[in-house]
Amino acid sequence: MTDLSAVRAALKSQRIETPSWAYGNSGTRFKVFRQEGVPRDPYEKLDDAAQVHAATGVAPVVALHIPWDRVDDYAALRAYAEDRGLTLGAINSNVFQDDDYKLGSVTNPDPAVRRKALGHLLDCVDIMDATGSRDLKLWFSDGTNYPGQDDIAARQDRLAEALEAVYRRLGDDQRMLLEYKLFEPAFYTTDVPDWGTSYAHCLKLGPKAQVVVDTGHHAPGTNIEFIVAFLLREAKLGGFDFNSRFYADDDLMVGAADPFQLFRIMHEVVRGGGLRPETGVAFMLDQCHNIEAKIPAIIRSVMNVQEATAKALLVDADALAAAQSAGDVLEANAVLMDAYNTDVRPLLASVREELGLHPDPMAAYRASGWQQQITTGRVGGEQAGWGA
Ligand code: AFD
Ligand code: MN
Repeated sequence: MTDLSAVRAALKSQRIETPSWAYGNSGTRFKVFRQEGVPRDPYEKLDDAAQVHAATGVAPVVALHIPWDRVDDYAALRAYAEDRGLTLGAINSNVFQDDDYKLGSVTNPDPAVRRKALGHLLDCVDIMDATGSRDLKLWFSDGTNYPGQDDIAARQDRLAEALEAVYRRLGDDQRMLLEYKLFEPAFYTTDVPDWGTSYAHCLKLGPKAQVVVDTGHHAPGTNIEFIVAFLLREAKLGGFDFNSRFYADDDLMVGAADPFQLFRIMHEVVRGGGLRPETGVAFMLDQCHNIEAKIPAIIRSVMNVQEATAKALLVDADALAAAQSAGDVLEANAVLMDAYNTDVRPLLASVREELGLHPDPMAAYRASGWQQQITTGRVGGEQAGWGA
Protein backbone atom coordinates (compact mmCIF):
# COMPACT_ATOMS: atom_id res chain seq x y z
CA MET A 1 0.00 0.00 0.00
CA THR A 2 1.42 3.46 -0.88
CA ASP A 3 2.16 5.88 1.98
CA LEU A 4 0.49 9.09 0.79
CA SER A 5 2.29 11.24 3.34
CA ALA A 6 5.62 10.07 1.92
CA VAL A 7 4.35 10.81 -1.60
CA ARG A 8 3.37 14.33 -0.58
CA ALA A 9 6.72 14.90 1.13
CA ALA A 10 8.60 13.74 -1.96
CA LEU A 11 6.56 16.05 -4.19
CA LYS A 12 7.28 18.98 -1.90
CA SER A 13 11.02 18.32 -1.82
CA GLN A 14 11.42 17.69 -5.57
CA ARG A 15 13.77 20.16 -7.27
CA ILE A 16 13.66 20.89 -11.02
CA GLU A 17 16.37 22.97 -12.69
CA THR A 18 15.36 25.36 -15.44
CA PRO A 19 17.77 26.38 -18.24
CA SER A 20 18.66 30.03 -18.64
CA TRP A 21 18.58 29.67 -22.42
CA ALA A 22 14.92 28.62 -22.42
CA TYR A 23 13.97 32.16 -21.41
CA GLY A 24 15.72 33.67 -24.44
CA ASN A 25 14.85 33.68 -28.11
CA SER A 26 15.33 30.39 -29.91
CA GLY A 27 14.38 28.72 -33.14
CA THR A 28 15.56 26.40 -35.84
CA ARG A 29 18.10 26.85 -38.62
CA PHE A 30 15.22 28.21 -40.67
CA LYS A 31 14.04 31.00 -38.40
CA VAL A 32 14.17 32.42 -34.91
CA PHE A 33 10.82 34.07 -34.07
CA ARG A 34 11.66 36.83 -31.57
CA GLN A 35 9.18 37.25 -28.73
CA GLU A 36 8.22 40.38 -26.78
CA GLY A 37 9.55 40.70 -23.26
CA VAL A 38 12.47 38.30 -23.72
CA PRO A 39 15.34 38.92 -21.24
CA ARG A 40 18.30 40.98 -22.39
CA ASP A 41 20.84 39.59 -19.93
CA PRO A 42 21.35 36.81 -17.35
CA TYR A 43 19.86 38.98 -14.61
CA GLU A 44 16.55 39.30 -16.42
CA LYS A 45 16.63 35.55 -17.11
CA LEU A 46 16.88 35.03 -13.37
CA ASP A 47 13.94 37.40 -12.86
CA ASP A 48 11.89 35.17 -15.17
CA ALA A 49 13.14 31.97 -13.52
CA ALA A 50 12.03 33.42 -10.18
CA GLN A 51 8.49 33.60 -11.60
CA VAL A 52 8.60 29.90 -12.47
CA HIS A 53 9.72 29.07 -8.96
CA ALA A 54 7.14 31.41 -7.41
CA ALA A 55 4.36 29.67 -9.33
CA THR A 56 5.54 26.06 -8.89
CA GLY A 57 7.54 26.06 -5.66
CA VAL A 58 9.94 23.37 -6.99
CA ALA A 59 12.17 25.22 -9.48
CA PRO A 60 14.71 27.19 -7.45
CA VAL A 61 17.76 26.21 -9.53
CA VAL A 62 18.83 27.82 -12.82
CA ALA A 63 21.41 26.34 -15.17
CA LEU A 64 23.74 28.74 -16.95
CA HIS A 65 25.33 28.55 -20.38
CA ILE A 66 28.73 30.10 -20.99
CA PRO A 67 29.37 32.41 -22.87
CA TRP A 68 25.68 33.18 -23.35
CA ASP A 69 25.44 34.03 -19.63
CA ARG A 70 28.87 35.56 -19.27
CA VAL A 71 29.02 38.39 -16.68
CA ASP A 72 31.93 40.34 -15.20
CA ASP A 73 31.16 39.23 -11.65
CA TYR A 74 29.77 35.73 -11.08
CA ALA A 75 29.69 36.18 -7.33
CA ALA A 76 27.36 39.15 -7.89
CA LEU A 77 25.19 37.04 -10.22
CA ARG A 78 25.07 34.36 -7.53
CA ALA A 79 24.00 36.94 -4.96
CA TYR A 80 21.36 38.29 -7.35
CA ALA A 81 19.97 34.77 -7.73
CA GLU A 82 20.01 34.12 -4.00
CA ASP A 83 18.20 37.41 -3.34
CA ARG A 84 15.38 35.94 -5.46
CA GLY A 85 15.31 32.58 -3.72
CA LEU A 86 17.29 30.93 -6.51
CA THR A 87 20.60 29.12 -6.75
CA LEU A 88 22.81 28.80 -9.83
CA GLY A 89 22.88 25.27 -11.16
CA ALA A 90 24.84 23.47 -13.82
CA ILE A 91 27.37 25.40 -15.85
CA ASN A 92 26.94 24.42 -19.50
CA SER A 93 30.07 24.74 -21.59
CA ASN A 94 29.86 25.84 -25.20
CA VAL A 95 32.43 24.55 -27.62
CA PHE A 96 30.03 24.39 -30.54
CA GLN A 97 29.67 27.97 -31.81
CA ASP A 98 33.21 29.27 -32.39
CA ASP A 99 34.47 29.15 -35.98
CA ASP A 100 37.59 27.33 -34.79
CA TYR A 101 35.41 24.37 -33.86
CA LYS A 102 34.21 23.59 -37.38
CA LEU A 103 36.08 20.24 -37.35
CA GLY A 104 35.51 19.65 -33.66
CA SER A 105 36.57 21.10 -30.33
CA VAL A 106 38.30 18.68 -27.94
CA THR A 107 38.51 16.08 -30.72
CA ASN A 108 39.70 18.46 -33.44
CA PRO A 109 42.72 17.18 -35.41
CA ASP A 110 44.50 20.49 -34.68
CA PRO A 111 46.08 20.44 -31.19
CA ALA A 112 45.86 24.23 -30.98
CA VAL A 113 42.08 24.05 -31.31
CA ARG A 114 41.95 21.26 -28.75
CA ARG A 115 43.92 23.43 -26.33
CA LYS A 116 41.51 26.34 -26.90
CA ALA A 117 38.49 24.11 -26.23
CA LEU A 118 40.03 22.65 -23.09
CA GLY A 119 40.80 26.17 -21.92
CA HIS A 120 37.11 27.03 -22.17
CA LEU A 121 36.13 23.93 -20.18
CA LEU A 122 38.60 24.82 -17.44
CA ASP A 123 37.31 28.40 -17.43
CA CYS A 124 33.84 26.94 -16.82
CA VAL A 125 35.16 25.16 -13.72
CA ASP A 126 36.57 28.48 -12.51
CA ILE A 127 33.08 29.92 -12.94
CA MET A 128 31.63 27.00 -10.94
CA ASP A 129 33.94 27.98 -8.08
CA ALA A 130 32.35 31.46 -8.13
CA THR A 131 28.73 30.42 -8.64
CA GLY A 132 28.88 27.51 -6.20
CA SER A 133 27.66 25.17 -8.93
CA ARG A 134 28.09 21.45 -8.38
CA ASP A 135 27.87 20.39 -12.02
CA LEU A 136 29.74 21.09 -15.23
CA LYS A 137 27.60 19.95 -18.10
CA LEU A 138 29.55 18.85 -21.17
CA TRP A 139 27.87 18.42 -24.52
CA PHE A 140 30.14 18.10 -27.53
CA SER A 141 28.75 18.68 -31.01
CA ASP A 142 32.01 17.13 -32.20
CA GLY A 143 31.75 14.62 -35.00
CA THR A 144 32.30 14.11 -38.71
CA ASN A 145 30.10 14.40 -41.81
CA TYR A 146 31.80 12.00 -44.14
CA PRO A 147 33.43 8.56 -44.00
CA GLY A 148 37.18 9.01 -43.97
CA GLN A 149 37.05 12.59 -42.76
CA ASP A 150 38.87 11.79 -39.54
CA ASP A 151 40.07 8.85 -37.48
CA ILE A 152 37.16 7.69 -35.32
CA ALA A 153 39.33 5.99 -32.67
CA ALA A 154 41.86 8.83 -32.57
CA ARG A 155 39.02 11.22 -31.80
CA GLN A 156 38.15 9.06 -28.78
CA ASP A 157 41.76 9.35 -27.61
CA ARG A 158 41.57 13.14 -27.91
CA LEU A 159 38.24 13.20 -26.08
CA ALA A 160 39.59 11.05 -23.25
CA GLU A 161 42.62 13.30 -22.87
CA ALA A 162 40.46 16.42 -22.52
CA LEU A 163 38.00 14.78 -20.14
CA GLU A 164 40.87 13.58 -17.96
CA ALA A 165 42.26 17.12 -17.75
CA VAL A 166 38.86 18.50 -16.75
CA TYR A 167 38.38 15.73 -14.20
CA ARG A 168 41.70 16.56 -12.54
CA ARG A 169 40.58 20.23 -12.22
CA LEU A 170 37.28 19.46 -10.45
CA GLY A 171 36.93 20.27 -6.77
CA ASP A 172 35.90 17.62 -4.24
CA ASP A 173 32.22 18.60 -4.42
CA GLN A 174 32.08 19.20 -8.17
CA ARG A 175 31.02 16.82 -10.93
CA MET A 176 31.28 16.66 -14.68
CA LEU A 177 28.17 15.45 -16.49
CA LEU A 178 28.89 14.06 -19.95
CA GLU A 179 25.92 14.34 -22.28
CA TYR A 180 25.46 12.17 -25.36
CA LYS A 181 23.46 12.84 -28.53
CA LEU A 182 22.89 10.51 -31.47
CA PHE A 183 23.49 13.10 -34.22
CA GLU A 184 23.29 16.80 -35.10
CA PRO A 185 25.08 18.99 -36.00
CA ALA A 186 27.38 16.18 -37.18
CA PHE A 187 25.73 13.73 -39.51
CA TYR A 188 28.11 10.76 -39.97
CA THR A 189 29.72 10.26 -36.56
CA THR A 190 29.20 12.07 -33.28
CA ASP A 191 32.02 11.60 -30.80
CA VAL A 192 29.68 11.10 -27.83
CA PRO A 193 26.65 9.58 -29.60
CA ASP A 194 25.10 7.28 -27.04
CA TRP A 195 24.87 6.37 -23.40
CA GLY A 196 27.46 3.61 -23.77
CA THR A 197 30.15 6.02 -24.96
CA SER A 198 29.44 8.46 -22.18
CA TYR A 199 29.27 5.69 -19.59
CA ALA A 200 32.57 4.14 -20.72
CA HIS A 201 34.43 7.44 -20.49
CA CYS A 202 32.83 8.30 -17.13
CA LEU A 203 33.67 4.85 -15.75
CA LYS A 204 37.36 5.37 -16.60
CA LEU A 205 37.40 8.89 -15.15
CA GLY A 206 35.95 8.14 -11.72
CA PRO A 207 32.97 8.86 -9.44
CA LYS A 208 32.83 12.59 -10.18
CA ALA A 209 32.07 11.86 -13.84
CA GLN A 210 28.46 11.02 -14.57
CA VAL A 211 26.13 10.61 -17.53
CA VAL A 212 23.40 13.07 -18.57
CA VAL A 213 20.35 11.61 -20.27
CA ASP A 214 18.79 14.16 -22.59
CA THR A 215 15.44 12.66 -23.46
CA GLY A 216 15.58 14.05 -27.01
CA HIS A 217 18.96 12.53 -27.86
CA HIS A 218 18.08 8.97 -28.86
CA ALA A 219 17.08 7.10 -31.98
CA PRO A 220 13.29 6.84 -32.32
CA GLY A 221 11.91 3.99 -30.24
CA THR A 222 14.85 3.81 -27.84
CA ASN A 223 13.86 2.44 -24.45
CA ILE A 224 15.12 5.38 -22.37
CA GLU A 225 13.85 3.99 -19.08
CA PHE A 226 16.16 0.96 -19.55
CA ILE A 227 19.14 3.35 -19.81
CA VAL A 228 17.93 5.17 -16.69
CA ALA A 229 17.54 1.96 -14.69
CA PHE A 230 20.97 0.70 -15.78
CA LEU A 231 22.80 3.98 -15.01
CA LEU A 232 21.08 4.38 -11.64
CA ARG A 233 22.12 0.85 -10.69
CA GLU A 234 25.74 1.74 -11.65
CA ALA A 235 25.57 5.09 -9.72
CA LYS A 236 26.34 6.86 -13.01
CA LEU A 237 23.10 8.80 -13.62
CA GLY A 238 24.17 12.42 -13.11
CA GLY A 239 20.94 13.85 -14.34
CA PHE A 240 18.46 14.55 -17.07
CA ASP A 241 18.00 17.15 -19.73
CA PHE A 242 14.24 16.84 -19.98
CA ASN A 243 12.39 17.77 -23.16
CA SER A 244 10.24 15.95 -25.64
CA ARG A 245 10.40 15.16 -29.32
CA PHE A 246 8.38 13.72 -32.14
CA TYR A 247 11.20 13.11 -34.61
CA ALA A 248 14.61 14.49 -33.63
CA ASP A 249 16.09 16.70 -30.94
CA ASP A 250 13.02 18.90 -30.99
CA ASP A 251 13.46 20.38 -27.51
CA LEU A 252 9.69 20.62 -26.98
CA MET A 253 8.03 20.80 -23.56
CA VAL A 254 8.88 17.67 -21.60
CA GLY A 255 5.93 15.27 -21.44
CA ALA A 256 4.14 16.99 -24.29
CA ALA A 257 4.93 14.33 -26.88
CA ASP A 258 4.84 11.19 -24.74
CA PRO A 259 3.67 11.52 -21.12
CA PHE A 260 3.64 7.72 -20.76
CA GLN A 261 7.36 7.54 -21.57
CA LEU A 262 8.05 10.29 -19.01
CA PHE A 263 6.10 8.28 -16.43
CA ARG A 264 8.06 5.11 -17.24
CA ILE A 265 11.29 7.06 -16.83
CA MET A 266 10.18 8.49 -13.48
CA HIS A 267 9.06 5.02 -12.34
CA GLU A 268 12.64 3.77 -12.83
CA VAL A 269 13.94 6.87 -11.06
CA VAL A 270 11.71 6.23 -8.05
CA ARG A 271 12.41 2.48 -8.06
CA GLY A 272 16.18 3.13 -8.25
CA GLY A 273 16.23 5.68 -5.44
CA GLY A 274 16.94 8.52 -7.87
CA LEU A 275 14.43 10.86 -6.26
CA ARG A 276 16.35 10.91 -2.97
CA PRO A 277 18.40 14.15 -2.87
CA GLU A 278 21.48 12.25 -1.67
CA THR A 279 21.50 10.25 -4.92
CA GLY A 280 22.46 13.49 -6.67
CA VAL A 281 20.34 13.14 -9.82
CA ALA A 282 19.85 16.58 -11.38
CA PHE A 283 16.39 16.99 -12.91
CA MET A 284 17.14 19.64 -15.53
CA LEU A 285 15.02 20.95 -18.36
CA ASP A 286 16.72 21.59 -21.69
CA GLN A 287 14.10 23.07 -24.00
CA CYS A 288 13.57 25.76 -26.57
CA HIS A 289 10.20 27.47 -26.80
CA ASN A 290 10.28 28.65 -30.37
CA ILE A 291 6.60 29.46 -30.93
CA GLU A 292 5.06 29.40 -27.44
CA ALA A 293 5.38 31.93 -24.61
CA LYS A 294 8.49 30.90 -22.71
CA ILE A 295 7.74 31.33 -19.02
CA PRO A 296 4.35 29.54 -19.08
CA ALA A 297 5.86 26.80 -21.27
CA ILE A 298 8.54 26.23 -18.64
CA ILE A 299 5.89 26.20 -15.90
CA ARG A 300 3.91 23.62 -17.88
CA SER A 301 7.06 21.55 -18.27
CA VAL A 302 7.71 21.63 -14.53
CA MET A 303 4.10 20.58 -13.94
CA ASN A 304 4.49 17.71 -16.42
CA VAL A 305 7.53 16.42 -14.55
CA GLN A 306 5.63 16.74 -11.27
CA GLU A 307 2.67 14.80 -12.63
CA ALA A 308 4.88 12.00 -13.96
CA THR A 309 6.69 11.90 -10.62
CA ALA A 310 3.44 11.79 -8.65
CA LYS A 311 2.16 8.89 -10.75
CA ALA A 312 5.46 7.05 -10.33
CA LEU A 313 5.29 7.55 -6.56
CA LEU A 314 1.77 6.07 -6.55
CA VAL A 315 2.92 2.75 -8.01
CA ASP A 316 2.09 0.10 -5.43
CA ALA A 317 5.64 -1.24 -5.11
CA ASP A 318 4.66 -4.22 -2.95
CA ALA A 319 1.88 -5.34 -5.28
CA LEU A 320 4.16 -4.85 -8.28
CA ALA A 321 6.98 -6.86 -6.73
CA ALA A 322 4.58 -9.64 -5.77
CA ALA A 323 3.12 -9.83 -9.27
CA GLN A 324 6.57 -9.73 -10.87
CA SER A 325 8.02 -12.49 -8.68
CA ALA A 326 4.91 -14.56 -9.34
CA GLY A 327 5.38 -14.05 -13.06
CA ASP A 328 1.89 -12.61 -13.24
CA VAL A 329 2.37 -10.53 -16.38
CA LEU A 330 -1.09 -9.04 -16.59
CA GLU A 331 -1.27 -8.14 -12.88
CA ALA A 332 2.18 -6.54 -12.90
CA ASN A 333 1.29 -4.48 -15.96
CA ALA A 334 -2.05 -3.57 -14.40
CA VAL A 335 -0.37 -2.33 -11.21
CA LEU A 336 1.86 -0.02 -13.23
CA MET A 337 -0.96 1.17 -15.47
CA ASP A 338 -3.19 1.79 -12.46
CA ALA A 339 -0.71 4.39 -11.22
CA TYR A 340 -0.25 5.89 -14.68
CA ASN A 341 -4.01 6.21 -15.14
CA THR A 342 -4.47 8.03 -11.86
CA ASP A 343 -5.38 11.71 -12.22
CA VAL A 344 -2.79 13.25 -9.88
CA ARG A 345 -3.79 16.85 -10.49
CA PRO A 346 -5.94 17.06 -7.31
CA LEU A 347 -3.06 15.61 -5.27
CA LEU A 348 -0.61 18.14 -6.71
CA ALA A 349 -3.10 20.98 -6.21
CA SER A 350 -3.40 20.12 -2.52
CA VAL A 351 0.38 19.78 -2.15
CA ARG A 352 0.75 23.26 -3.64
CA GLU A 353 -1.84 24.66 -1.25
CA GLU A 354 0.07 23.10 1.65
CA LEU A 355 3.13 24.98 0.35
CA GLY A 356 1.11 28.18 0.41
CA LEU A 357 0.89 28.30 -3.39
CA HIS A 358 -1.95 28.67 -5.85
CA PRO A 359 -3.15 25.14 -6.75
CA ASP A 360 -2.74 25.90 -10.48
CA PRO A 361 0.69 27.37 -11.37
CA MET A 362 -0.45 28.40 -14.85
CA ALA A 363 -3.35 30.38 -13.37
CA ALA A 364 -0.99 31.84 -10.78
CA TYR A 365 1.35 33.04 -13.51
CA ARG A 366 -1.46 34.51 -15.59
CA ALA A 367 -2.72 36.39 -12.53
CA SER A 368 0.78 37.67 -11.66
CA GLY A 369 0.79 40.23 -14.47
CA TRP A 370 4.47 39.41 -15.10
CA GLN A 371 4.00 38.72 -18.81
CA GLN A 372 2.46 42.16 -19.32
CA GLN A 373 5.15 43.74 -17.15
CA ILE A 374 8.04 42.35 -19.20
CA THR A 375 6.31 42.94 -22.51
CA THR A 376 5.96 46.63 -21.77
CA GLY A 377 9.06 47.01 -19.60
CA ARG A 378 11.71 45.25 -21.63
CA VAL A 379 11.96 47.58 -24.58
CA GLY A 380 15.25 48.19 -26.33
CA GLY A 381 18.53 46.47 -25.68
CA GLU A 382 19.66 43.21 -27.26
CA GLN A 383 17.36 40.25 -26.57
CA ALA A 384 19.06 37.07 -25.35
CA GLY A 385 19.16 34.16 -27.75
CA TRP A 386 21.19 31.19 -28.88
CA GLY A 387 23.93 33.36 -30.26
CA ALA A 388 24.20 31.17 -33.32
C1 AFD B 1 21.70 21.63 -27.33
C2 AFD B 1 22.34 20.27 -27.33
C3 AFD B 1 22.36 19.66 -25.94
C4 AFD B 1 22.82 20.62 -24.86
C5 AFD B 1 22.11 21.94 -25.00
C6 AFD B 1 22.70 22.97 -24.05
O1 AFD B 1 21.63 19.42 -28.21
O2 AFD B 1 21.07 19.17 -25.60
O3 AFD B 1 22.50 20.08 -23.57
O4 AFD B 1 22.25 22.46 -26.30
O5 AFD B 1 24.05 23.16 -24.36
O6 AFD B 1 20.32 21.48 -27.12
MN1 MN C 1 20.70 18.70 -23.50
